Amino acid sequence: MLSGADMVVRALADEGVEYLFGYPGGAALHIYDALHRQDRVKHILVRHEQGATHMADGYARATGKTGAVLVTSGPGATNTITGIATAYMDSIPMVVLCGQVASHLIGEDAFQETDIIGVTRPIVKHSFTVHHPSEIPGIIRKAFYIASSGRPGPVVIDIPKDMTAIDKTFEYVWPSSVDLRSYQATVRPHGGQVRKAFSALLEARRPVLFAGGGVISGNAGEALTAFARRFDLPVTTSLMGIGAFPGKDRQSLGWPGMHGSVEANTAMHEADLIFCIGARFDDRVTNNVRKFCPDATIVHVDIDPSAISKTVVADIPIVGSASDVLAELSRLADEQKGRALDDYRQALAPWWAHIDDVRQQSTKWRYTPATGDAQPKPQQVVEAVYNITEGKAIVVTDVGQHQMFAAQYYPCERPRQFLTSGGLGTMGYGFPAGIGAKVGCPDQTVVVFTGEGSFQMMMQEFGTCRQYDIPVKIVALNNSFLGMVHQWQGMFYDGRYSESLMQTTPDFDLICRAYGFRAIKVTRADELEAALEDAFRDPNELVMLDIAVEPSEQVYPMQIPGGAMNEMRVSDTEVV
Ligand SMILES: Cc1ncc(C[n+]2csc(CCOP(=O)(O)OP(=O)(O)O)c2C)c(N)n1
Repeated sequence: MLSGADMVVRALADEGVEYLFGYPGGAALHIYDALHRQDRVKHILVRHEQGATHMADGYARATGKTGAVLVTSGPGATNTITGIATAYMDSIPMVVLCGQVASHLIGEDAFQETDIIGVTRPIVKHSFTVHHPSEIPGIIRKAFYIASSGRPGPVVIDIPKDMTAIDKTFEYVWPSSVDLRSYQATVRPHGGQVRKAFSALLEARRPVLFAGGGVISGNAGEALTAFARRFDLPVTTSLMGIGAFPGKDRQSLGWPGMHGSVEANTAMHEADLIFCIGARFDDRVTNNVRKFCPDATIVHVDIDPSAISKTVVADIPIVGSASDVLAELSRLADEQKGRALDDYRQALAPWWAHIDDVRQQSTKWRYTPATGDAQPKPQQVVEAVYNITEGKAIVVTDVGQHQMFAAQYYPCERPRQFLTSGGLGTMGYGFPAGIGAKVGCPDQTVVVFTGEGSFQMMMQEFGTCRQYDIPVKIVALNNSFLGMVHQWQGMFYDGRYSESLMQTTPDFDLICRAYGFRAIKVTRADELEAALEDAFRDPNELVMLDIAVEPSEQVYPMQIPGGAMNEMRVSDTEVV
């Protein structure tokens, strides 16, 4: 017999939850008391509830497990909104347990009461309210199942305080299976549709394989890579799909879209087949949907039927998981005689010759590294971090120009290596998500690329790093303004830089020292290498690199708004 509070904690442990990221308060105190009585679930006390959700998110993205959060009612719960929305937009599995005022007070505007179920409804995959303590194990089991199955996403559980009262106990029953009448997590892909897609692929002479976050969440990176290699397909990955295919491979064209590579955008625009697996044709990818890939047959594989034909109409829709569909495709490929595959690869030779030509052409728009006492270029910093970490770090970003530079200049080789807020574009995401990733993967180097604007949104989480000894490496590309906003104002508002200059930025060195950490300042290109060596020498030390980067550097390529995929500004003066 257990109290509701003990059931919450026991059920989390039975679910295999290792870490809860959270912050206590009145309505959650019974649960916090129960946490104190056990040692199976470890709790990380954050400094802001938004940080807890981003940590759980980073933990989930880096490990593939579901992130778990515990907060109190009212302001505790509302502080999680941005993190829940971030996870929702990027399909990240997360369960957020929120305390609530006692049942008899609900609807009375009681102290710290918020209808968190109502507030979060548009940004969760599902939500639950606990109506009786004995429901708790079943609800927790279902919540984790829903969060992590099918298209993953966040689930909220609202727990009125009387449900966790410690003086009333009930039988604890951990359900052996999950029974959800109206929820079907996976659908077997339709064999006929997969064959149709396969034939379209065999007929294509200018194909592009386009992989998204669904390949990563579905653990299908290896299958995708093997398939792409067999057919010698050019591969693009969405921002969320970075790492689904090795970024430095000859077949990788990088990522398409607003700041995507010239070769990815050009190849997709000119393709006769876009074979999309687990991406949702976000508007940051397609640019103007009416001009999107005019000659291409669109194959769209997605686990979520509602994602198919939402923006780009699919010629061959396939509902199914990336791994199931890839397994079926490779079975069909096995049936081809070796000769047929050789012929196919041969037939793609002119397409590859063209792509390689575009790739070669685009090198002329590469940045030139700064030298001597000039401020380092942001791209150069990212490349230097790539070199010192031998391309192996888990890379986490905030949002802005630095995010795009990190995605462009730190090619990732494996799934779950590149963590970024793609869908919501949440400034403040990077540092706490990096902390969560480090908690989940303590043996890996975690590098957070941030801007001085983004970092100030969540820098209080230094406290969490201090308390639990979480040594992430922070690389701030400090340009003293809200760079991405500044870039848009320069391009589209005739240089009227309304409120995008950060006229005061704190001395990060002093802030770091206040928390017992070290910051290293870099202002000259010739200091960069030694500073990086110093920062990365001890893997167990949190170090912040505050790098004053060349502020005039813009993110290119940049698609022309309203244009086709291949209409891009490639430098301050050139448009292709
Ligand atoms: C929470 C939030 N507020 C506002 C924005 C809009 N926004 C996008 S990028 C950006 C500037 C980011 O500045 P900084 O973190 O310094 O990075 P930089 O672009 O300079 O690399 C802003 C304000 C956002 N994405 N998220």
